[in-house]
Amino acid sequence: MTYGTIATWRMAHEGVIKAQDILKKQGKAGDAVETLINTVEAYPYYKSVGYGGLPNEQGIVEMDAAYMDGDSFAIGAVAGIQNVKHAVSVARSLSDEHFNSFRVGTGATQYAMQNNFEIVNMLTPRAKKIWLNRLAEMREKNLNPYDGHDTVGAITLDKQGSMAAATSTSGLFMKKAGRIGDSPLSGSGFYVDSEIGGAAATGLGEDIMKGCLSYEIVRLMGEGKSPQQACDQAVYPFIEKLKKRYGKAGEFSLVAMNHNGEWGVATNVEFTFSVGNETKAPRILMANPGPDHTTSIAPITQEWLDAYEKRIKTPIN
Ligand code: SD4
Repeated sequence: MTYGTIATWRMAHEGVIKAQDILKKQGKAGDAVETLINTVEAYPYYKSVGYGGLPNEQGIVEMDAAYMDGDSFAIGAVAGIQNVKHAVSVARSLSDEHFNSFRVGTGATQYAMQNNFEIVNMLTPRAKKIWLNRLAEMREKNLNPYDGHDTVGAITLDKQGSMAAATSTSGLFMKKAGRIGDSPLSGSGFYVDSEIGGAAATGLGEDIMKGCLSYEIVRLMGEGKSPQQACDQAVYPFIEKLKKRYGKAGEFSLVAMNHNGEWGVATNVEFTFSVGNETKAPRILMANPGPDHTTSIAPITQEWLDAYEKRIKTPIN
């Protein structure tokens, strides 16, 4: 049996390397995906996931996360959880419950506290400065507050043929209190069936939910489409439909992997992701929408990586 991992954005890469390491040594898909997401959650320079994530409009970091087991379809999810270092681990723990497996707000936070998950103040001084600057900027320039979207979403496949999916995000920067995106919602932010494959999303949750895009990709793979065909066929026609019938479509990007370790992506913006399987070591690639409902994919340049590193660590005044 083969193995593989795919995850959204450049930020997932170090986690993808760890996940692949676990899978190579016969580890489980669930452990690999949790380790991957935990790695991103713990890194303070990623502004949209976990520790260092940007807060909502009121200055409170509210996080959404989910975990799905592709063998049993068990799902656990949290939304609007606060002060918890690893929201995805709370979600995974909830996936063991038949009832009460999706918890929001104080109920989610209390569950985490009662079950000894690490509790920390998630608002770093850096994220607070970015929030304060943004508040001032919005007042001065009358800007659209919703900016910056980078959920980590990942799919893993282990040598036993099991698959798992998980997501974690602090959601849209400057979201209203209590706003929940697609990331903890089954079928929208993620979906996985070990006999077929899995998919995960990043982007404007309000629009991703309108198409249940992760489920749609898995459904198309189940009909025999390759992951790339499934991504292209689920995402691009839906964007057109949304523009026509809703009048607009936000930015979104999806990744998918099937149970053979083959993968695909689709996006309507410049989108980086990390992927590895048995035959190819993890690497960062860049996707862009191509002509006629296709996706063009190219290796990332060192120049892009250097600029990214510089950007995420730029001092904030
Ligand atoms: C949300 N999908 O809360 C998340 C935000 C995000 O990439 O992906 N960003 O709507």
